[in-house]
Amino acid sequence: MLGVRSLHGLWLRWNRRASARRSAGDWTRDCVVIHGLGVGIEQTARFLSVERSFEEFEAWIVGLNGGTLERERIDRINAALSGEAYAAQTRQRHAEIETMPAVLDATDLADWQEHGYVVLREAIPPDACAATVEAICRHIDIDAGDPSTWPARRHCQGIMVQLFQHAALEVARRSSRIHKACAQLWGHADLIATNDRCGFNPPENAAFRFPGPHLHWDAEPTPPIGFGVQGILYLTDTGPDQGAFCCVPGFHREFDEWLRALPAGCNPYDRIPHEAAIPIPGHAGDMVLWHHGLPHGSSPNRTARPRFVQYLTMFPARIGASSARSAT
Ligand SMILES: O=C(O)CCC(=O)C(=O)O
Repeated sequence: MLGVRSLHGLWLRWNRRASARRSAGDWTRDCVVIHGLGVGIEQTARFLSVERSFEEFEAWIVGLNGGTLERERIDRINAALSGEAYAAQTRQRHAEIETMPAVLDATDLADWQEHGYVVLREAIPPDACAATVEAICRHIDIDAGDPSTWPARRHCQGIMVQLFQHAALEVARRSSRIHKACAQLWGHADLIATNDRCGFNPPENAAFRFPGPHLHWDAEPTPPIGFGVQGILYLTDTGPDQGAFCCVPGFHREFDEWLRALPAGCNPYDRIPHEAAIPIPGHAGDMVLWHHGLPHGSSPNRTARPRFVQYLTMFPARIGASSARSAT
């Protein structure tokens, strides 16, 4: 037994046990446990979509962590969920991030307030971008420089690459610069990095049409929308027509009112203002962080170069801190 608080309950609920009931806090707790253990939400859902014993589940988690799970990870999750004090190593990390100089300046923060997104420049260095692109290419079995290899790519769901664990992905997940940016937006450094996947958005052609994701929300579109931060890290230079991330700037400020004004029974998705969406280009290593109230999605790649990305954000570890809001 790993001794991870709430893991058994998660397994019961996700393994489709009829006896397992969901409570309002379950989702937040599950996110802390899953990402805290270094696994992805989507891959966990897939693993538990068939009957698995709890022992198999724990062994799978350990396997994904290279055969050993750091004690610090488990202690951190347990302290976050119980409200007990963190171990010294975790407290020291938080202090380092709190005291490091700001990475988002006053203009960035004003942009965040007004537009609901900000671009963190040079979030990770060029060699880390190149290593991650290399890891993606190996995983999907393509040559980034040879378009003839792109159609046969493996381990993809649309433009999503099902790569969740790799040493190269850890650079961004453990980056102080990214952590600091997220801490500035959330107002504190007690954040957990998501173990999200990667993306490969190849140029459109006769055989490939952009499959989405089109404009959507990952948060439930019901008021109050609350506060949440999402992120995407460009691993190669990405022009506005190169399958760039798109969003409707400023929508987070009017979202609740907009939702309340919709006619009864109207699906918010039918009213997304597509014409107001803009692409957000960036250089390799730049990271777009956006408020979860913005309609957002990717876009068709109309160039000759594919887009490579890593999806990543950070969210509060302590239950109840999720509604914290600060960008000042
Ligand atoms: O890949 C993109 O540009 C969009 C990503 C997205 O829609 C999401 O992370 O929810």
